[in-house]
Amino acid sequence: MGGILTKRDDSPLTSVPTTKLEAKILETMRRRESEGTSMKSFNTIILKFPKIDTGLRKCKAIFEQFDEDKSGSIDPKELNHCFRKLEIDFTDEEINDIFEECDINKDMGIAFKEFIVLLCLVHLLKKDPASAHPSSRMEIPDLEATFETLVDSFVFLDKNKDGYVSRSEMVRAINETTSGERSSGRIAMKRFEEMDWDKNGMVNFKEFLFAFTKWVGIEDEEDIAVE
Ligand SMILES: [Ca+2]
Ligand SMILES: [Ca+2]
Ligand SMILES: [Ca+2]
Repeated sequence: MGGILTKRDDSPLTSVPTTKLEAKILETMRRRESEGTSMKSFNTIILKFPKIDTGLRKCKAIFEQFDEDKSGSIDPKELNHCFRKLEIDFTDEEINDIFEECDINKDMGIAFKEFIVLLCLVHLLKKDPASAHPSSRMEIPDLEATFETLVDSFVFLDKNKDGYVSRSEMVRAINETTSGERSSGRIAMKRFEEMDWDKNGMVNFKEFLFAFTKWVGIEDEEDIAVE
C-alpha cells in the first residue's frame, strides 16, 4: 500500500494537463481567449446550435472518405492519410499524440464523434500564430466557421480566461441571459454535469467539444441510418 499516490487530487482548483498535447491545447486556448469573443450571451450560443449541428454533420462525409476500409473508425494509418490529404501540417509525433488524445475509449480507432473533436482541436491548434506551419487548410469553409463558433462559445463561458469553464462560470453565463428563463438554466446546469467527466468542477475544451457532439444530436443520426 501507499505505492500508488497520484498527485491529481492535490491540485486545488485547476486540473493540470497530463500530456504535452493537452498542455499545448490549454496554452493555445488561453492565447485565443485573450483575443475575446463575439458571443454576447448564453442565448447567442443556444441560437447557434442548429447551425453547429448542420456544420458538424458535414464531417460525416469527410469521416467516411478517410475510413478507407469502412470499418466505422479511423485507425492511425488512415489518420495519417487524412492529415496529408487535408494538408494539415502535423509531424508524425503530433498526429500520434492527437490520435491518443481523441481515442477516448482507447480502442485504437477514431469513431465519428471522436473525429469531430479531433478536427476541431486541429482547427484550434493550427491557428496558433506561434506554429511554424500555419498553412494547413481543411478545404471546407463552413466547417471552419463551425469550429470557430465552438471556440468562441468556450471563450465566452470561460470568464477568467484560464482555459477551463468552472461551475460558477457556467452559472454566471446563464445568469447574464436576459430572458432569465429558469428552465434553460436548469438544463444548462445538467449539461455542465454531463460535460464534467472527472467531476472536478472544471470543463476543458475537449470535454466541452464532446458534450457538443452529444447535444446537437450527432448520435441520433447513427440510429437513423436505416436503409
Ligand atoms: Ca477504418
Ligand atoms: Ca475510439
Ligand atoms: Ca475559467
